[in-house]
Amino acid sequence: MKKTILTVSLILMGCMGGMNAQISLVNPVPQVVKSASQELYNAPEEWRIVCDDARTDGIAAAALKTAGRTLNNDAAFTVTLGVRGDKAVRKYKKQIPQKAEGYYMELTPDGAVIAAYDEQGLYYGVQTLLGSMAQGKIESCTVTDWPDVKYRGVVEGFYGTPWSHEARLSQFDFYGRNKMNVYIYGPKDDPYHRDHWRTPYPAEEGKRIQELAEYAKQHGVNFYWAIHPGVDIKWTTEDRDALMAKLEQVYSLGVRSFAVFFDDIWGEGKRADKQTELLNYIDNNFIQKKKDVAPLIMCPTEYNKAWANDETGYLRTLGTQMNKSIEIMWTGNSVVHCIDKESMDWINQRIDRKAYIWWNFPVSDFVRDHILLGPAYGNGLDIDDDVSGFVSNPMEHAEASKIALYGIADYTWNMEAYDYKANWEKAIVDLLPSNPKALRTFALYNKDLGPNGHGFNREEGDELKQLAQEVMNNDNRKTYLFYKYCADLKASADILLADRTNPELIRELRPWLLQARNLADYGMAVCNMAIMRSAKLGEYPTFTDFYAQARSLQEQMYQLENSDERHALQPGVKVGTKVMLPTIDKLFTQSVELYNQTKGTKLSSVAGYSPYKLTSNVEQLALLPVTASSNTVNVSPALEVIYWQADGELVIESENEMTLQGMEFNLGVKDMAKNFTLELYVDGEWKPVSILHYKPEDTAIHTGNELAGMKATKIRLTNTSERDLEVYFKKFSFTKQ
Ligand code: LOG
Repeated sequence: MKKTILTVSLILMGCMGGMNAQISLVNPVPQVVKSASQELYNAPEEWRIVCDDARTDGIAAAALKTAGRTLNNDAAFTVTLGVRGDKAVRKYKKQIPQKAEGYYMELTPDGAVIAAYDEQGLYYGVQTLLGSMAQGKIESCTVTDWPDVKYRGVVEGFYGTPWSHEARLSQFDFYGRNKMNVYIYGPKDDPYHRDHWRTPYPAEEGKRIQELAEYAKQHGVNFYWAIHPGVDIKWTTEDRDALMAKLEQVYSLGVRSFAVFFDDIWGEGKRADKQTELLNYIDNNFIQKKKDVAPLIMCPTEYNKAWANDETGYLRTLGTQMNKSIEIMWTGNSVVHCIDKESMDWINQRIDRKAYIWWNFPVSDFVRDHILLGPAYGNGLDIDDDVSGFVSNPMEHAEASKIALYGIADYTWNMEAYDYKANWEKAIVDLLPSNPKALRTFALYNKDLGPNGHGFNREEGDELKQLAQEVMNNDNRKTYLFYKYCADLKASADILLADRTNPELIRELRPWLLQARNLADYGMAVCNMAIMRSAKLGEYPTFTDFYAQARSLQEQMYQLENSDERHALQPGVKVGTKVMLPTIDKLFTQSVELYNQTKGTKLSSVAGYSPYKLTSNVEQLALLPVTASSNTVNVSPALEVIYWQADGELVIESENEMTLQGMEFNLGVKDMAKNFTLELYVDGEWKPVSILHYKPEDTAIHTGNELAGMKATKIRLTNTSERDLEVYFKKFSFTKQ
């Protein structure tokens, strides 16, 4: 009886898909998997390919030929490839899923058959075959598979250093393997994309675009090139022709897919009627005329619900007047937000088509002090029918972004079955097979974004939460357990720093690896303090030795945050900010206070604490973090357009009186100083301080000389123009004496 139950459950497991030993190596998780048995065979050393002539030069056959196995026409192992209608797979006609990019694969110890709906599906079947053999084994099974979302992939759409050419090539390999079919080229800081959109690519840069488009194609990836003209476009024939000429140039480089972005702009460029007119013109006179170009994609100015204005009807204008074949991008309820069914209904109604999701994760251009190595989760598992496409905006750290992108690939392919935790574990192994354990441990402390202007948070440190409380109870066993977590983090960071298998990844992670070592050392020193607090005096090392060590590490962490290791555009290198660091800080403070009480000493118990508080009734500024480094206090910049209403104010309050030295802020717009009033709170009264631009073309705003030496507890900047203003928030910092 027992045996029968076991057999039944094995069969069940086999049919569930994703449970099979070798197929479970494949990402994304295939839709339907049936295993013939649990037995494993060695994967073949050599194989022969059988297919119709029409397939020999396709991307599927090419992927097989370059998969590191010998092609030999006498090999016993046969791989049969074909799409609907091909002679080679005629027998399998019925098994082919009737879905674009779908395929059927049958695998036995003697060979594999891949019969697909189209060439792209065939390529994906090959990826499944190769993925399942990644550990040198095969199992007999059949796979029937197709994608849930039509367009899946990445929009390189962040601010900051664009990805390097090599990084992009490596991404296309990765997208091909993980069945993502879209890459949209739109790095904000490529001048030919945005600031100098009218200027044609010089030969050198043009060649790189050409190479990228070609390489993407070989990996089943549609390379979209995006243009961002809204910053200074005039709605004239001249500018329209300039834009068309640029598209023509990029077309001549081999690109066959295009996008036009209007995000983060203001003024004339954001008019819905004019954008619509232009896009319809491009669609009618370029996209449709060419015949071999993919449907146009556009990113609207009101690209999220928080910014959408139903009264002016921007989105409705696009929805009713823009050609229906044009895709409209959407980031959700706010700039950085997870997507659910309800929010899809909201937008789809307005634009009269299915929105194309631009998901702002794992992008970190607004939290450059963090690196985001956590899983991709939080989006509805039931929205596959409501979106036309789903692309993720990644970090400027291309390799490190692959952890989250591995999840996006899985989520968009097989949405209902998406298990983000299981996917994350696989992603880590895939990215660094030489040291997955170390990378996993390190990644555990680099998931959340910390406080940020978008109020977007991620889970981090859940596995530590319980212990984080217990460790405050002066139980040495718990303290020791916590110590071990720190030691584990330290070991992981050390191991990764010496890893040579993925140098690009380690280069990207380096600032955070160094900070993780400091954090772990700090944690261990503080655990030692907690343990030695009740030890007899005279033992070596003593409480005060560890106290001095902990202080030194606090200092070292701070030094690193402001060293050359930090991002050029934002100070800070933060690790473990959700649970690990706050726990260590708390334990530090508690241990010092208890020690002071019993010993009558006056050691400072303040740890990692910022005495500055920001308040603002300008909604987009209210959550921006304030960081202090020696004498400089800095509010993190925001990237998008800020709607600063009349009388809206920003206040920075310090716990202690400050003697000011200088101040600079930048609202990204010329001649803005006259619209604002800066005041310092001195002796219970607000005192105005003059502000000016040094040069008329300069957007930086400086303070008058009277500021130096003033003593104040608060600083206030108010829009006193009596008008609602649209500005950027590029810089806001002041120095103390
Ligand atoms: C930008 C994007 C940026 C992201 C996150 C869109 C459509 N545009 O606030 O370039 O990487 O948010 O900072 C954006 O998301 N603006």
